[in-house]
Amino acid sequence: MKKILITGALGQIGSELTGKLREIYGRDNVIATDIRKTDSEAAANGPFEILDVMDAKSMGEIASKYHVDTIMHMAALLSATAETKPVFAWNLNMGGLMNALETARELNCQFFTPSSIGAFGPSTPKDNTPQDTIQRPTTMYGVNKVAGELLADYYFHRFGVDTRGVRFPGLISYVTPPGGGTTDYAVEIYYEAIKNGTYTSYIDKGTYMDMMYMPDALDAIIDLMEADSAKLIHRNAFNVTAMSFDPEELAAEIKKHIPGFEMIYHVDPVRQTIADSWPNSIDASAASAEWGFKAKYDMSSMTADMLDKLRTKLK
Ligand code: AKB
Repeated sequence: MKKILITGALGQIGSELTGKLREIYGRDNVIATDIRKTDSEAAANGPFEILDVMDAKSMGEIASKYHVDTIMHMAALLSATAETKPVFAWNLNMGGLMNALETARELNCQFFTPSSIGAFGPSTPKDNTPQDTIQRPTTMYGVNKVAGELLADYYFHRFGVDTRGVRFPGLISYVTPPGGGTTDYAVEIYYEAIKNGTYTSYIDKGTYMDMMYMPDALDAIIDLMEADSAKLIHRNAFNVTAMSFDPEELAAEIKKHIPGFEMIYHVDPVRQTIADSWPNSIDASAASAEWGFKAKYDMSSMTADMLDKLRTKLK
């Protein structure tokens, strides 16, 4: 990775990934792109271009202009939004991915795009979900993610594009809030705990999902991209996780820092149905064996850091 193009660079992952990659590979070697410009750091502190990922021609022109050798395709609609706009989700998630893969093929780039725990469905084994298992998701997002994993495999086998990817769990961060995901409650809860001392959860107690703190997610992307290609067997869809909890356990952890914190439940049937179709916990042993994946944060160290950083941010 010497010159990297990121799509969706102002989104939840992209905004922090851009900063971290600029620290490592140099400010001018990371080209941030997104459909709109904001005054965020990722847009201000280095090269930035407006790019709609559905526009294949512009994507190719920007990638050629900067002579990129790596594409990190992060632009996508998340699970809950995709369920409300399934046709648009298909067009954006699959069309954007296809354009990014084609650009990578034409310019001989290394390629990363994230899959998700959403690539699993109700018939997948729910606990310690294996790396290789049944994938029959019942959401548009899940259908997109499985198709995306297969498409990235196809570009590797058919055209030799060095495609790589992970199945991310819910990602928790104090920098850029997620939007339209099912796991977003596990971010919102921290903001509301600090601001109001209470949170109304749209996910029911007893619903376990995998989660990861953003610093571990960024390390996972970079470590996988830097890994020896010859050692990668599951190159486009590594299960990765750091922890699994339900809303009650997260609330109890927050109470250790904010004793008066109160959790209320008002379940959203759409997002609850999506969560119920996903695993309780996934097995990340293939990622550990093939490229040394290991998360540093658990629920307790993440919660301490989140609350500390958010208290400063929200002052
Ligand atoms: C979502 O909830 O849609 C995402 C994901 C787990 O892929 N955070």
